[in-house]
Order: sequence, then structure tokens, then C-alpha cells
Amino acid sequence: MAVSDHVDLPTFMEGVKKRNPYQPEFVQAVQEVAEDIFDFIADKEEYHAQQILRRIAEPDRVVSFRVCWEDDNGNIRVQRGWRVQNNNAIGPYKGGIRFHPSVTESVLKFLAFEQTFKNALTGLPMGGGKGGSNFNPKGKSVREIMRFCQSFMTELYRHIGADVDVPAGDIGVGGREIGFMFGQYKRITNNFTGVLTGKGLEWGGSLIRTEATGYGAVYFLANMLATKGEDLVGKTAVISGSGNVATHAAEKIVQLGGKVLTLSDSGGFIHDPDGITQEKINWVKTHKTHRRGRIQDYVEAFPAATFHEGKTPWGVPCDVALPCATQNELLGEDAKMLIANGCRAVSEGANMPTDLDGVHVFKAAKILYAPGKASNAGGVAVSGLEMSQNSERRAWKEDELQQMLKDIMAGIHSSCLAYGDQGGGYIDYVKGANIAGFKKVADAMLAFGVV
Ligand code: NDP
Ligand code: 2IT
Repeated sequence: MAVSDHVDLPTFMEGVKKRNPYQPEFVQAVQEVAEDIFDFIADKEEYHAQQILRRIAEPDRVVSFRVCWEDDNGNIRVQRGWRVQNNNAIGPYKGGIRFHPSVTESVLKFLAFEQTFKNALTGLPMGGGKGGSNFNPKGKSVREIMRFCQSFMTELYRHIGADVDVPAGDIGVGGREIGFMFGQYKRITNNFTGVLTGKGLEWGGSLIRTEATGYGAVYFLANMLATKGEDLVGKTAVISGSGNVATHAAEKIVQLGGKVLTLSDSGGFIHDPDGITQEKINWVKTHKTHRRGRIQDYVEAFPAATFHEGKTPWGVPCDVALPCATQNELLGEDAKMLIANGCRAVSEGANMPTDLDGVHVFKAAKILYAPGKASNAGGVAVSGLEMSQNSERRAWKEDELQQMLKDIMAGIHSSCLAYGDQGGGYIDYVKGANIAGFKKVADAMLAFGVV
């Protein structure tokens, strides 16, 4: 038998850093997973011999391409686009597309890596991928966004397919952008197929896909609280972001009897001590999503609230916190502040919003802390259900889908318990999610041999 490569964690991470220079987000995501997986595989020779973690941390492929488009003034603009296909051991690549000026290859590699574990946790047959561009949709006209989406798809179409890779939305990409991209895919290929998810209801979309990520993150939070015999009634919640995930998380918190105190965007956060009610959430949805406005304007519409420019909301005392904006928005010192102020549970709606220091603070404090790959999986789970409906050429009813989403989130919670229960009433959800996600993908990879 060949001698297996039993390197230790620091040596493994040195290799990851060396092979991925200038890619801090990707290295961070691998480190967070490797910390748990090294313990788990310590006595499992086959995973070492077959270099499984090393292989999952090397994307199957990274496609990088130029995206040219013409702005409303006739200027030629040049952006970079990517699709990272991380791993398809358990199903076609699946994951969102992000349009934001901060997008780099590192960001998309971390997201595709995380997506691989998240998708495995849903129990549905989906591999992990992610794509996007450094295109900034802010301040662009609808025609400009359409032309950009069409140009982006003119290259992307050759790399995707209903059984190959199925993209969806993420930051800066919602139903409108999915429509423009789907239209262009169909125009080029003459194929009406479930190649994207998050589609409109008239053309193959699924009910509750829009709400699923935020609702799912709150269902997961409720599952965690239930392990302590608690629920959300009367609990105060601090939420960051004011996009798709944040507004639907807020909506579900309100529906389950909680009180939402904050929302934010890249300009700062608003604090509404009276609580952000459904009516106010509707205002935010219209203002942010449809008018592309700033959260700052909330204080004019609802004068009891205050705006805190350039700040994140983690200093506002709360019972539960849901970071729902972007990566590394909650740092070690924020985590300490949340705990000092009495926060008892954190459910991540965003991907990797807590930095490594923050993760270590939450783990050390033994609070209820769910990493995004577990708690925000509701979105991709309903995307998976959209794929099933497309294959069957039918549409399921809303109550059926609501129940499936709840069941999937409860299933992910159970998987976390199976591998994360540390005894003494403490569940390490990070460890549980990492191991449960890894095991499914790893065992499929073992079946395929060296490919
Ligand atoms: P949206 O584009 O709808 O909203 C993004 C929100 O986050 C906006 O409020 C935006 O503020 C804020 N934001 C984005 N980037 C930054 C930044 N660099 N600093 C501060 N604030 C920022 O995106 P989503 O709600 O869809 O996505 C939010 C998070 O949830 C992301 O991490 C995404 O990966 C994750 N996610 C999304 C899923 C989905 O189904 N949509 C599924 C699972 C996870 P501003 O308006 O100022 O840009
Ligand atoms: O991060 C994510 O899980 C998403 N942006 C949703 C991916 C999807 O394919 O629905």
C-alpha cells in the first residue's frame, strides 16, 4: 500500500496558502473547515490516503472571462467574469452569481468551497459552484444591467447546463438579473431548460425561493433555541444587511413573535427601538430592492429610528443576531460585544460573515452559533426543489414547499447535532456542519477512485 500523506493542520494550511497567494478569503474558508476535519479524519486512513480534503480544496475548474458592454453614454466598459466549479461529486455544480465591485477570484473560490458543504447538508443532489463579476449594479440603468447580463451570459452559457451547472442569484443578482440571463441563454441555445434557479413564477420559478434563505435562517435559529426549550416570542433581534436575505429574515422573526431592532447596508445601520414591523419591512423592500435606495432614508420615513453612518449593528444589545450582508462583517471584537450584551444565539444568513477570530469567540463562549453553510442553506435548498419541479415540468403548491423548507432546515439541524454534540448541553454547530457536509462529499469521492 502506498504511504499516505499524514500532514498536520499547519503544514496542510501552509500548502493551501502557497498554492493560493493573494486569496485570503479562500484560505480563511479552508482553514475554518480544516480545523474540524483534521480531528474527524485523524483515525480514518482512507480519507488521508485518497487526499480527500486536499482535492475538495482544489476547484475542479475556474473559468475566467472578459465581459464587455456598452453604457448609456456609448462608452465601452470591460469587466471580469468568473465561474468557479468547485466539486460535482454529489450532483451538478450549483450556486449563485454575485455582482459586486468587491468580487475577486478569491471571494468566488471561498463561496464555491462553502457551497460544496452547504449543498451536501441540504440532502439534495447538488455539487458546489459560484460565479460572478466585479460589475457594480449600483447607479446603473435597467438597460445597462440588461446589456451587462446578456454579455455575461454570452460567455457563461457554454459552461453551464441543467445537468452540468445551475447558477442562481446572490448579492446584486435578483429576479430581474436572472430574467435577463435566462432570456439570453434561451436565445443563444434555443433551449428552455432549468439552467438557472430563482426564475419568475411564469417561466419555471418556484414559490418561496425568494423568501427561502431568510426564512430558513430563522427556522434554523428556532431549531437551535428549541434545544434550550426557548422560542422567538419577545426576543430582540439585530440584523445586518437590507437585501433579500436580511428583509426575509426580519419578516420571519416578526411572524414568530420577535422584535427586529436593526438593518444595515454598506453606508451604515439603522436602529429602530420601536421594532421594525412588517409594514416597515415592506417599505425597506420597496426602497432598497426596487428603488435601489439607501437604508439611511429609513429615518426620514420612521423618525423614531436613528442612523449610524459607517457602522455595523453589533453594539446594539439583543437576544439573537443574524448577520445577513456579506463576508467578514462581524469581527472578533464584535462577537465579544454581542456576548457581553447578552446575545445568546447567532444564525448566519450571509456566507462567512464572521471572521475566524469571531468564530473562535463564539465557540469558546459556547453560545448557539450556526455557520452560514448550515443556517443559510434554505435558499439553495429551494433552488434544488425548483430544479426538481423543472425536471418534472410541474409546480408544487406553496404549503408543500413551506413544509419541505422547514423539514430540510430541521434535517440540517439534526445533522449538526449528530457530529457537533460536545456533551454538557453544548452543540458545536460549526463542527457538526463541517463534518456532516464533508462526509457526504468525501464518501462519494471515495466511490469514484482517483479522478
Ligand atoms: P442583496 O444584494 O439582496 O443584499 C445585500 C445586502 O448586503 C445589501 O444590504 C448590501 O448593502 C449589503 N452589502 C453587500 N456588500 C456589502 C459590503 N461589502 N459591506 C456592507 N454591506 C454590504 O444580497 P443577498 O441578500 O442575496 O445576500 C446577502 C448575503 O447572503 C450574502 O453573503 C450572500 O452570499 C448570502 N446568501 C444569499 C442567498 C440568496 O438566496 N440570495 C443564499 C445564501 C446566502 P448595499 O445595498 O449598500 O450594497
Ligand atoms: O449562497 C447561496 O447559497 C446562494 N446564493 C444561493 C445559491 C442557489 O443556487 O440558490
